[in-house]
Amino acid sequence: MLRYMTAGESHGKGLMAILEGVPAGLTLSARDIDRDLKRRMKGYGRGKRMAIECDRADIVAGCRKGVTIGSPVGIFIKNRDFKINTLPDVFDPRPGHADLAGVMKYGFKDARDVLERASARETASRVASGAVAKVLLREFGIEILSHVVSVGPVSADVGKLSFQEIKERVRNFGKLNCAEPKAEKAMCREIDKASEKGDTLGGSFEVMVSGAPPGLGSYAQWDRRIDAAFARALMSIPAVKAVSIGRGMESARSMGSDVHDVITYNRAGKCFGRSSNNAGGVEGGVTNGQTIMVTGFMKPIATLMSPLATVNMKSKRKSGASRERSDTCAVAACGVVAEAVVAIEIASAFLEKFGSDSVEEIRRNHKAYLEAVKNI
Ligand code: EPS
Repeated sequence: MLRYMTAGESHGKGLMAILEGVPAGLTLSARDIDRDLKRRMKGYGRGKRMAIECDRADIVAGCRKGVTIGSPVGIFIKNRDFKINTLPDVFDPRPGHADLAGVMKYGFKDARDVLERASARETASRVASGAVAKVLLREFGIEILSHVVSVGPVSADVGKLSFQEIKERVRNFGKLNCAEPKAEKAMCREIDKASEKGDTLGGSFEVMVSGAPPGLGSYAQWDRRIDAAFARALMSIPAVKAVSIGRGMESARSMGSDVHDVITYNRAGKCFGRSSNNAGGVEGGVTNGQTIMVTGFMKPIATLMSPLATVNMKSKRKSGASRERSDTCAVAACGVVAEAVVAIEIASAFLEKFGSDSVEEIRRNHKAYLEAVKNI
């Protein structure tokens, strides 16, 4: 079981993450985390905050001489733009953000008290947490990537590409971490058009996981189904409004004979296989050893430079929504955050199955299990 919590406000002193359940014996350095923190800040259409911050992880607990010791791992990410106590109050709640709902929930008079925590800035601490999970998973040959599938009305045609093919194509992230250069150019044009109009765009991204063994998660209880865990994890990312696994919503329009993945067997390798992977690596809430494919659908950023109408909380008169500094499009960044939250769910299920005290003990259990699966 791997649990994590985050803390920190967008313009506070910094962001924190605490991971409980990281096994002892894992070599962990800030570099492993900084790589993903940097990727989260990239992507065509990201806002001016990305030019201010230089997100770096300070591992403040859970390690000794660069190796985890089984105690909670604590990470701190300093905010350069630390000015929470001098920023103006906000009385014109933005449609699409947590502003008004948050003011109602907590009885605030000023929506700044909401947006400071509701801001997507919090996702930096999610990415830091997920980066630790990725280091653990890489020890067992499990790799995770994301790529942008659509921005606004423009979609990339990458459906049949394998994990390795996608990995090769997005190796340098590019402008939008999209695996199809022609589509990426069209997406950037859409982002330019939205920006010129003071509008924003959303889109969709796919997280792919290679090397996960069969048997993670369980059909035995609702809250152990790993596809449900992926769905909750992605839905918890700001602006994500839908999640699908494998062929997802298209499955609902298709016949069973077209959707379910025929089972094959490779005698030489003594391993089961599939003729397709419409299930996206999960059947019955359990990983089946195929590539895991989870798609997230992100609504357009809520802050518009040509603001929508709102109601001023003091005068109750119609006004324009407050204009907080923001992004035009953050789909690529959202994909990086989704990699992190999927990594945490997989690592948690992995530790539940193979033990969670030390990497060496997990290695023994994982090796024995793979042998046993070969002999079913
Ligand atoms: C973001 C940090 C925020 C926003 C943006 C993304 O920083 P600031 O408010 O200082 O500009 O730029 O937040 C949102 C898009 C949002 O809806 O909250 C980040 O670090 O990802």
